[in-house]
Amino acid sequence: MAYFFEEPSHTFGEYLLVPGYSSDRCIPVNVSLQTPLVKFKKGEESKIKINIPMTSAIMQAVSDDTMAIALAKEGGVSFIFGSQSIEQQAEMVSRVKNYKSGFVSSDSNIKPTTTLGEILELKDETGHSTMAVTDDGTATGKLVGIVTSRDYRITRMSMDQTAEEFMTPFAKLVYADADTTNLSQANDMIWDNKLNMLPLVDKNQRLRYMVFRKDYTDNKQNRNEVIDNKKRYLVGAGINTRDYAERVPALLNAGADVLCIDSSEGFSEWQSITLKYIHEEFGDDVKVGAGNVVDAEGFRFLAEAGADFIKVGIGGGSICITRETKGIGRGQATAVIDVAKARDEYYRETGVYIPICSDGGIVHDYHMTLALAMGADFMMLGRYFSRFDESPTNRVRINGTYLKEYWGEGSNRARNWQRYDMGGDKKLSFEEGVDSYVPYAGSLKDNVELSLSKMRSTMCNCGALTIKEFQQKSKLTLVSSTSIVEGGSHDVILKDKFSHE
Ligand code: RVP
Repeated sequence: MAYFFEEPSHTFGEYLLVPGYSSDRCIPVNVSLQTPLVKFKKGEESKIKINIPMTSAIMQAVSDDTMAIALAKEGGVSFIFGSQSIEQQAEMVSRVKNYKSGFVSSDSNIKPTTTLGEILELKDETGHSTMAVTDDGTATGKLVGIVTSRDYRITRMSMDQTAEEFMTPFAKLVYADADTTNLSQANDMIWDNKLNMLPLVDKNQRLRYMVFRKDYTDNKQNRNEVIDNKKRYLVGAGINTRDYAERVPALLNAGADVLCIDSSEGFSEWQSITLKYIHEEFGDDVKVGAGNVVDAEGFRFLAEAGADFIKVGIGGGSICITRETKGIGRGQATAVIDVAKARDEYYRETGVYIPICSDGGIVHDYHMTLALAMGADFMMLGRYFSRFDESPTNRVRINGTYLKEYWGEGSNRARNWQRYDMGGDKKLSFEEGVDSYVPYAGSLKDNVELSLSKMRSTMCNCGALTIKEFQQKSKLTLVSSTSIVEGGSHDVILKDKFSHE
């Protein structure tokens, strides 16, 4: 007969934390959110630590090099998506490793023949009003001019006018040499010439970087950034259980700091074969996470197979329909609690601590705090990061509201790379993810700071100054469906429901 778990499985929204005693030292500035990313032995330290317990999901709609740089600046790590060619993925990794703080690649590029109408559409998509005009319309083409919103008047000009008619031409631009200018020189030029942006070009006038005035304060304030011993940002990359023999060396050559096998179901021989191959071929210094699993048995399997961290969660992702289509999964909170117990037991038995990552299903900021309290060492988030300026997807405006696109790796849109396909007849394949929109939310930095300030504040209410202490001290309670209603505002009429006359 089948095995039945005795308890129903629950998700984050069904739990609350009960405050504990907090001393006068328990104030948010004293809270450290540092956490281990990869396994370590008792008495030793994890070789890779992150300064905030957040990683961004291994997804086309979430983790490219721009996201990775923005998140590393704040103290977390991105895993660059693997559902692309090996060359493209390695290129993204190397862009993060070669990134010079403050020097950005142009993401809004137009040709001299681009019309004003097209420029306004692009501005809506990216949210950026400064555009480089290059001969071929690429980020590294020959720079022929710049268009900013000060160059056109929508009310007075025809939408058919082209960039070359109204751009500031190269001859009138202040620019600098990409090979010899450092950030502080660039910032001085911006200041002396009252510029908003300084383009840096090579000796053939090809655009290499832009330095923005608005980034100046950003560049000064990255207390939490995670860097390697050469002061380069840390970056992770997703891999699969099929082409690892070619993909892994390419990613390592590009400078990836940590890898993660990306699969919706990790309790499989394919994962142990992959882990064994990588550790035998490249040594134990190459760190590889594995997953996903949702119970103690799955954890134990991947731990013994050599995983450096283990991801937890099946079917809880916001764009995930695995539970509906295949009937597999487990409430995310119960899965985390169960796997955290298995991790602690494994640690007591072997003296090896394997961090676990709660992956998917974070809806409210406090869900992250709950995941930590339940034993997660860090979280992986998709929807959360997809809403920000730094995610790789288009920003669109529908009925006056700005939205960003967000699609699952198991959706048809992403599945050319067939992460969820087990082989066989293509016609019989089915989707495990959806293509959707999420509300646009602005910059990663602002949002992450706000989410983390809530996390620090809750930890203080529970008398904890570190994640470890929080896990030991937390008291959690399941709540009834009636008390969940009580948790939101209730029995009042919200003012924003009335429009002002
Ligand atoms: P969320 O943060 O709730 O958006 O969930 C993101 C997670 O969902 C990913 O890290 C991954 O584990 C899972 N995912 C990604 N694509 C799909 C799918 O298409 N079913 N699921």
